[in-house]
Amino acid sequence: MGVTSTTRELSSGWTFKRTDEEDGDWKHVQRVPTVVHLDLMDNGLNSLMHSRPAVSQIHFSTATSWTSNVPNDASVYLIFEGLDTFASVRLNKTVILESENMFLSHRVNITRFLTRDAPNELVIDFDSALLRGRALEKEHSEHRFIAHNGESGRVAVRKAQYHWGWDWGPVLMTAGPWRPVRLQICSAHIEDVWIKYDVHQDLEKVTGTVHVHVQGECNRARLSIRLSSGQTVFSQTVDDLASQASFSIDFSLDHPELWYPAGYGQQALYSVTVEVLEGDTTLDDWTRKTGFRRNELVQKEDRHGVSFYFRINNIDVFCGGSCWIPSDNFIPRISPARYRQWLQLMVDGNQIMTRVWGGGIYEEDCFYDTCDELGILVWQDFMFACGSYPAWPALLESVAEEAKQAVHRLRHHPSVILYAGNNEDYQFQEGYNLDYDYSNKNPDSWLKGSFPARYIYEHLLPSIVSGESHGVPYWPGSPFSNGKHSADPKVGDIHQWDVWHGTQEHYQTFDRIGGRFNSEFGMEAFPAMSTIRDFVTNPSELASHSRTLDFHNKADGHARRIALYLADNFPAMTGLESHVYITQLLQSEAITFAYRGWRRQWGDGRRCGGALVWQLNDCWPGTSWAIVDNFLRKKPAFYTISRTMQPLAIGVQRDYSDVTVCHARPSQSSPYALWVTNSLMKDAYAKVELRFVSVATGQDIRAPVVKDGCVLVANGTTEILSGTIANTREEPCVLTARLLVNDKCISRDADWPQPLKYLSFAKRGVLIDASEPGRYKVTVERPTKRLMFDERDGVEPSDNCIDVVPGDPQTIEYKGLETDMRAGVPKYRYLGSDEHQ
Ligand code: BMA
Repeated sequence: MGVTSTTRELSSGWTFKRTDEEDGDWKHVQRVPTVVHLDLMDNGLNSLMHSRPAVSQIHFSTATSWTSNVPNDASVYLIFEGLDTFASVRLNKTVILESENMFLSHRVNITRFLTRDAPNELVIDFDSALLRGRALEKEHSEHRFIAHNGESGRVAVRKAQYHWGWDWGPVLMTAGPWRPVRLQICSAHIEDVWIKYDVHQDLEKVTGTVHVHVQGECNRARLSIRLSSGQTVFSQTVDDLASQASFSIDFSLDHPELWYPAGYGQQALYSVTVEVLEGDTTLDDWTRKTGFRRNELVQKEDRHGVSFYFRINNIDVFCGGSCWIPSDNFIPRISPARYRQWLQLMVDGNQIMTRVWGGGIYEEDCFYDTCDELGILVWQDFMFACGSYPAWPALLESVAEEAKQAVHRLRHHPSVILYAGNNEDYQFQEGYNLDYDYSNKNPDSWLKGSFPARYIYEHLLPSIVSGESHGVPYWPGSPFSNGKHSADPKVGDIHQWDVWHGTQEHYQTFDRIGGRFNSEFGMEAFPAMSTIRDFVTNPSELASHSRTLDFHNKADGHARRIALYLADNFPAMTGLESHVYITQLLQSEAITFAYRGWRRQWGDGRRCGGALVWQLNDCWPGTSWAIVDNFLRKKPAFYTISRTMQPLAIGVQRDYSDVTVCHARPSQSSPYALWVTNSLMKDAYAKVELRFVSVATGQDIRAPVVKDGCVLVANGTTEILSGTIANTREEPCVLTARLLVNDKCISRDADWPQPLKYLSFAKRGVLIDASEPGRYKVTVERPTKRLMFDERDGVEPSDNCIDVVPGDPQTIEYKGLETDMRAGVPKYRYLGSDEHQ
């Protein structure tokens, strides 16, 4: 008679010790999943800032009588969802598992190793991944190990690559059971379920097959599909399954509720449940939420080269969003609630896509669940980054298993719409002149050359994605250009790092140097002052270039790069608070030029299919390219992106001329243009206003242009006005644009003479009216650049970091301000101001 499966998480009762410790005591582990650094901290041992855990062996142990009541005909399994990384697992002194890949999960049948009359002792020994990486490098001298960020031994090890340190994160070589350990007792269990489906072209029907793989005996199975309301829309029972390990059930749904990205429709999710039974006894069951959608990566020749954009449920979607890194060095301490907060930020900021970057991890289930729920599209890299990876046979096997498991785990998530082979590894092939002949299509020969990882990116991974997933395209790398140089702006995606890295272009030129899809670009900014105060414990270190602040910026040459862009654009400012503000302003300006220009190009024959800023988040508190710091405090760029990504967004820009005043005459005139981007599926109708406001006096230097009855084309860009500014005859003015629907202003933009440092910002005449609770009305006498109220935890402003001009006051509404109201107007600054209270 079959036994109903029971599963228990082995989260408590563990101890750990390090072999290099003098006392060698076993210490208490508060919870599994864990990594050794968390346990050290829990035990009051601050070993974070030195590297001993990185080079020592760590043992985790637990012993209980957890199996005393196992029925005779049942099997007992230990399931390890993830072991970081070189792990040897012993049960009652017998080695039951060896693992060398952090991204793998394992299921081990332990029935025959159990004792029933005494506690069962489970020990996991972790070896140093740092040292093993170095040893592997020596052992495999037939390969060339190349890596930027971290040491080269990392490319031999299947462990999150950022653990070796990155240009935004410290070296913290974790070890431990980083994902849950479970114990399952069952006579049959569901090994895997694949919901394979097609949404018909007319979106009126979904047909599919649910493939189930079972281990153990069962004779019946039941499939049910329910709407989130609980209503069952499909159910079927299959009898006579005797001794079949795999079976399939076809299903179809008429008039399905489809899953759409945020802003394009609902995020309809269905619950799919598979039960396997013996008679009427359920032996095991499996339930996941899934959504149905069509998904295409559109790559067609056009007048700009070859397109690169996504079409979801027949709708072309401009993918504005941001790249995602692991949001902690110690993944087990990121709660599902924290994941949700991060991802909610994206939706709140009108972002629609995130790219799970290849130097981190295949994220936690709750990450993808939340993306499904919120309608965030996921570009999923495989875990390879910034290196030339070796490819010996055992490593390839491990990678294949890792990729299969990742794809199996993610394939019911409608949010996952692209797999990419790696992050920037083709740049290593190019930069180090490694063997690559695009016309050679013989994968085995690639293994013999100096760029063997091509075999992984162009043979192994694509065959796994196409064979084991459905409706998710594969792209060999980010960036990649189908045999052309990976920075080719006409085909594929690019990482546009010629601002900040590379040739250090002016950020005002971002729109001219974009590609068909800009999957990385960015600018650094300091985190919030309150975050800095948290990690700077010595007050004398509270200075913009102090040792502590420098330590919390891991990017080589960061001081020079920030200084360069500041010197090019902003007046000098002293004092830490001013420095924090000005770097944040720098970041938000740079990112505005990128997003605004590239979103405009969407309407130009899909010239640009998306923009993903590097990076949304941080793994620790510091200065980086993140637009929100590790304590979830937003930097100004968050708001500027949000404004450019509104469904209807106005843009105005004069041509940027980057001649310096030292050697050339400034251009006599600057052409300008005003446009509106519309991501709605219908044309919209609006009024547009353009003013020319003197920076010095706040007067309009020309009569405003007002255009009523503008038709804003659906899912595109409408160019509305253009003209010329006479730079030598007219005084420096701000072009301020407003978009009005039914006389209500729904979007604003402002274009300032560049660089900003040549403007005088004296006497702006800023007035904050706080007479209405929770609302601050900002009025100015002269154009005011990027007025920023201090961010406060738990308080949500409707906007921040705004440009304000005379005659157009703006009101910022705060949610959650009740208690703070008593404190009066929050601190604010703007360009050229001293701080105001
Ligand atoms: C990109 C990323 C990361 C890096 C960032 C900033 O190339 O892929 O490797 O952190 O640049 O340098």
